[in-house]
Amino acid sequence: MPTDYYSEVLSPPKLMTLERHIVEGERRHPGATGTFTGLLADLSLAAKVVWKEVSKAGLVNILGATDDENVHGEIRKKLDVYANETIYHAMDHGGHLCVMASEESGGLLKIPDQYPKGKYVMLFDPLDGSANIDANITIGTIFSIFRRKSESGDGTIEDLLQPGNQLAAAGYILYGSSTMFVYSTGSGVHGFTLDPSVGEFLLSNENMHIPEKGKEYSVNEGNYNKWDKKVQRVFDYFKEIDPATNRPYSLRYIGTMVADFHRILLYGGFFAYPPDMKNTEGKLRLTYECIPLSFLAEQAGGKAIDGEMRILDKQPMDIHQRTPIYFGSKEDIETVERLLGG
Ligand code: AHM
Ligand code: MG
Repeated sequence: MPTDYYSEVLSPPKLMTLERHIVEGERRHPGATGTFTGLLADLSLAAKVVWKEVSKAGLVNILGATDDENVHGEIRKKLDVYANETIYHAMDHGGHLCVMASEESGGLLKIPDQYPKGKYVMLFDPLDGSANIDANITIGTIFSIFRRKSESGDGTIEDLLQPGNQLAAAGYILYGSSTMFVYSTGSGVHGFTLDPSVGEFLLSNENMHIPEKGKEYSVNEGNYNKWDKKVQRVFDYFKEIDPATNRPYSLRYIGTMVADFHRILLYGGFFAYPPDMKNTEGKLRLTYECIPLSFLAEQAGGKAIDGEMRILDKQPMDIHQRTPIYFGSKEDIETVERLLGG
């Protein structure tokens, strides 16, 4: 046995946990109080609890629909309800937040009276892509965090209705072939993979960058006949031969926006949920889905627009507001902009 056997075979891996990464990021901000570290630590605990349930969804009687409907009139899945309540209860007593809002809940989610109110607000989609749960396809949790605007006490609707250019942080947890926590506080996008054996999210993708141009687009093209001519022209264009690759763009659509986002973050290309004749604001929610993912897209060097303007400059007027969206590789989104504008 060589003398350096232990150093060669058992050399310890370089470990950077999510918590440590957040602490180190916060240390770079003079005057930081550690609130943010505590907030994201609570969220990562919630993510692990949700992951535990998602990963055994086929084993227990948790699959299938509940019989009530959420505020958007969609039948809720049991796991949606579970994720919604788990995240709320993991975040309601830390003293970091003064109010929350969830895609699955009607109005403002108050912090219970007995707990201290903090200086941040959080909006979240507890389980994006929930129609995919029964098919064992990747789903995810999306979150946005803003600094409160009101001075003290319970947070208000104005605290929640802030444009994306005011975000303090955003991210998502992806429950896929592995579980990932991806976040940004405005200094790049960083990805952590859950090691279930030690129960920690470990840094796996630092400073993720969306390739400048992709080879794939992601859209529910079954809606083609409902789109107006300009939108149709975008997708007709990407079906032409691309001189860069000598082939047309490929279509990749998971039907879980956050999973489509993650693929685009790694491989490039773009995602779209355009308006159609009936749904003139598209389908996806500005506050819970589009603002956080647009922030991450920009932080990773990509772009995100609604067809006319930057998503992050849109002022939300309603907590459950919808918006058309196009995000992804910078060059691809600029092509989309040109085709929609012309
Ligand atoms: P959800 O948050 O209720 O799961 O709905 C949002 C999902 C997105 O993740 C996905 O991109 C879209 O709805 C799919 O919609 P469609 O089936 O119309 O293509
Ligand atoms: Mg969603």
